[in-house]
Amino acid sequence: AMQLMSTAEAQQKTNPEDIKEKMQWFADAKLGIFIHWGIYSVNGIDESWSFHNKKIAYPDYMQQLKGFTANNYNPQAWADLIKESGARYAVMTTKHHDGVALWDSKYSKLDVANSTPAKRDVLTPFYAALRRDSIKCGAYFSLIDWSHNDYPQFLKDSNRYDIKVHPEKWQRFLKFYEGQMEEVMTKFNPDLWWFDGDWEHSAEEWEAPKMRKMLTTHNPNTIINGRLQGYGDYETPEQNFPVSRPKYHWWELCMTINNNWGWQPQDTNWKTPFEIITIFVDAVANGGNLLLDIGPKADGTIPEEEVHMLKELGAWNQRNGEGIFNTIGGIPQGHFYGPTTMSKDSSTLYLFLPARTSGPVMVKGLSNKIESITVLGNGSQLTHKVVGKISWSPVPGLVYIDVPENVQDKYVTVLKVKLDK
Ligand code: FHN
Repeated sequence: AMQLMSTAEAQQKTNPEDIKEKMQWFADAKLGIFIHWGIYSVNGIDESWSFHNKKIAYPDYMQQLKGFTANNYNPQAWADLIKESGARYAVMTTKHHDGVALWDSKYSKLDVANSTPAKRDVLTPFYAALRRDSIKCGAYFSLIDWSHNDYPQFLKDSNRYDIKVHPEKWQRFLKFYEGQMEEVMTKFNPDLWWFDGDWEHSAEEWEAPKMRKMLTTHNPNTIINGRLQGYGDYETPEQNFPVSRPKYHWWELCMTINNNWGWQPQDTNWKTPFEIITIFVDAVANGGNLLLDIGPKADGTIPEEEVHMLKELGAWNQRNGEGIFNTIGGIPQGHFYGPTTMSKDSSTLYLFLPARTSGPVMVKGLSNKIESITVLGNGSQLTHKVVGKISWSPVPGLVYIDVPENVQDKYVTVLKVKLDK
């Protein structure tokens, strides 16, 4: 029998009307680059989960600190590559569930500045480079800290405890976690906070409203993802494309290029540029963004497959970005068998062809007259005909657009349909 899966429901606790203005850049951004960089890239194993799932002993996992050199780390080259991809924001792991901070933290020695041969805060130069390239700065911050002595799910040994029995321990952890969050806030003033790991505790236990208040008081324009037990501004479905539009007003699909967030050399299951671009346009057509992940190696080298992907994406955006950036989600699916977007004034419709076509493509139920149809990237003018239009009836008829094979994009072709007012 057919088995269909749709998306989990999430409820936004913030009022879209109150945050509309600060969300504008995010709504227009469409593409962000996610970066999972940490000591897990030394052995090329699962970020944090490898010791959590007992695939490696905790002390052995932490041995990786010794191999985190950042020898070839070139933050400006990272930022420039991100810029080249067409992305408007980047989200960097400031601290994953393993508790290893990528900045120089006064609250813990477990950071790359004090405990690795890199011997420096690697975030400051990266955020500076992003800002030079006018890319918005996002900070991934794990609420969970599986290395901290006062964290209840502490995994170095079986030191688990019940918060209700030992509230003083939880209070100590909260002080630490809020302190580190404040450090990231004052050092980098993120344009966007990307929390993760909220599932281990309730909004009350995380003091989610208080944290939100602290961050938005410091920077009223900062954007917070929904993984703060709902006290955020937008939703972040992960890996699987949501079948229907998520419930939050704003959303972003986060996705890996192979199957892993961090660098793992055995994972060669790379998605193709065609696959990534079709996912990207599908997200944008449904009013969302794509946050595409890369996992640099421990020395700071970005794997060549990821470099290639970002460059191909960038070249495609150069040709077709007009149909992506500063647009809004398109018309309901039933009108056209591919994704669509619209200019904000709805005078132009962009049709995306998710596959090469040898025949004309059809649009249903379009009452406007068409002024012109051009192919983005090469400017070819296309002809169309309307069939089934009866002069005395308001029913619009079917529009057939001729798309010769030689004008089609190597990945996804975008047709710009100008409508008369
Ligand atoms: O547990 C993490 C995982 O390691 C990775 O960081 C992803 C990225 O969205 N988030 C968590 C799972 O939701």
